[in-house]
Amino acid sequence: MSRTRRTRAAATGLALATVPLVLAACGSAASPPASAAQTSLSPTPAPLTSVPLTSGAMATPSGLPGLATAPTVVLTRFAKYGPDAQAVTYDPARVPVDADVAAVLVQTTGQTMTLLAVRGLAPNQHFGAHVHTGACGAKPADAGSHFQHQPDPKQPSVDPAYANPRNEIWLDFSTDKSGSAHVESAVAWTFGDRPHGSIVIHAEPTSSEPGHAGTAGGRLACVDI
Ligand SMILES: [Cu+2]
Repeated sequence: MSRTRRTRAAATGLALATVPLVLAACGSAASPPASAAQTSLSPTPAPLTSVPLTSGAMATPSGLPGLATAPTVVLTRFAKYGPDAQAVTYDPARVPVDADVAAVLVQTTGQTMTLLAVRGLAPNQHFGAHVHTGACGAKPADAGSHFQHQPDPKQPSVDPAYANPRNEIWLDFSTDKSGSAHVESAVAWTFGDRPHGSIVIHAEPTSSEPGHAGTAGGRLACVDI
């Protein structure tokens, strides 16, 4: 049985509301991730019930004003790298195997909202996190560099004029005493046709200092988006 689930939902509000609900629904460590995800993604009576929620398939964004593309919803658990792992941990001490992660990407006309929620990570710690260009791989470096709206001509980019949370998607978070956190980013652009493969979780908060901007220590984990 697959450990991962990826769904594109055609309901912006529902997608955004799903993240905390899903992690709340995963409260029992005994509940399998797939059933938890299915439960949480079931259409519920709400103002959005007229919008169909598709499961395991791409929903057409047409007819949904303002949506540039179908939202991406990822609900899964971290695992050691394998070809089927959608969320990979490279440091199980801080991002344990089987810790929960949810990510939601919503692109409207001219704006991208990204939500990241985690549970079961090391408690009371600070983490950096960003959208990277590549997909997760066996090695932490496989995810490539940060997605930049205006690409810095100098790579790797450590210039705060380019490496900042308006030109990149930064999702730094701090876990609470139970190892949970959620964070969101809103930027005034969309990805277009350019690759945006993953969210990488780093060992430290992201620097904004010239010469170090965008750096956040080692790569602890990666989530395919
Ligand atoms: Cu990063």
